[in-house]
Amino acid sequence: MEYSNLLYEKDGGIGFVTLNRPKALNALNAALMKEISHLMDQIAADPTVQVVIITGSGEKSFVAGADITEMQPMSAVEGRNWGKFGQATFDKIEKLPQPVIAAVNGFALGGGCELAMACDIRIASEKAKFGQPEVSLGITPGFGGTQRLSRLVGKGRAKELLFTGDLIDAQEAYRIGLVNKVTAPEELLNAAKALAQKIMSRAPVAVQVCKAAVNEGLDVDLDSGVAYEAEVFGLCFATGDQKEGMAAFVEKRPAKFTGK
Ligand code: CO8
Repeated sequence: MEYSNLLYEKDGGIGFVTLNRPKALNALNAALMKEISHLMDQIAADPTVQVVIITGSGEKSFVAGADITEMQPMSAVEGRNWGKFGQATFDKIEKLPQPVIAAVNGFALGGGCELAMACDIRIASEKAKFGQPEVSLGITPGFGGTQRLSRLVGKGRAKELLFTGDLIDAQEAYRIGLVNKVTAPEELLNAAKALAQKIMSRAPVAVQVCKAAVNEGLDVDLDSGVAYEAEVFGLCFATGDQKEGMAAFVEKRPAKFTGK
């Protein structure tokens, strides 16, 4: 598939995705969402990609939300279908085997904040602004925002942001646990790449299994979650990387992981 609304390049083991509709502050229209959905399938099947970084083009915006001009004429049924498609697309991001880092360079509003929350880790530029302003448009978040925001920052803070539609800056997003780290704007991509490199230096299967275990565990009770963890922990002992990682420790040398 030819991508017209996003840029994708592979740099070492990093799959680098730039959402690219700068004239609309990278708002998510149907064409861009279809491209994201297609690209996530491609990345999921690509063993040469170890970590994914998602950012927005331009200096102003990560993603300023779903495209309001496209949603304006929608019927209730079309709105529901659009919401379901968005949810399924962001699920693909959350469930990618590889870790995904959102490098939030500017506005992350509505669907943009929801996209960032579907990523595993969020790094924000000092200029970033976050919010779920949907109630100002007469709608609710529809791409998972009511669910992921409360899981990330807690029920009370999520409800305040959802009921008021207020925007918060990067420092406040950091304070409430919505983002992992805040950097100077010019350092954002370097910080995301440095984190990606560090993750890539660890045992790839173990990293992917950690991601799956956290995701699976948050949807079930603690007993089921730790039972899942015991299974995947055991499976790690069938990998060459477990042999290598522990041998390297005993032999006091750096490990050379192969992802096998
Ligand atoms: N959709 C479409 N176009 C947009 C969007 C958007 N979300 N955001 C910005 N744009 C466009 C503007 O219309 C403008 O276009 P033009 O130059 O042709 O007039 C261009 O981008 C630049 O924007 P501004 O001139 O407004 O730039 P400012 O710096 O003055 O303001 C803001 C920046 C504050 C980000 C402002 O653009 C804004 O408030 N944008 C809308 C933010 C918003 O409300 N986002 C939430 C949208 S709803 C949503 O995401 C729901 C997701 C789930 C849907 C599920 C449905 C079932």
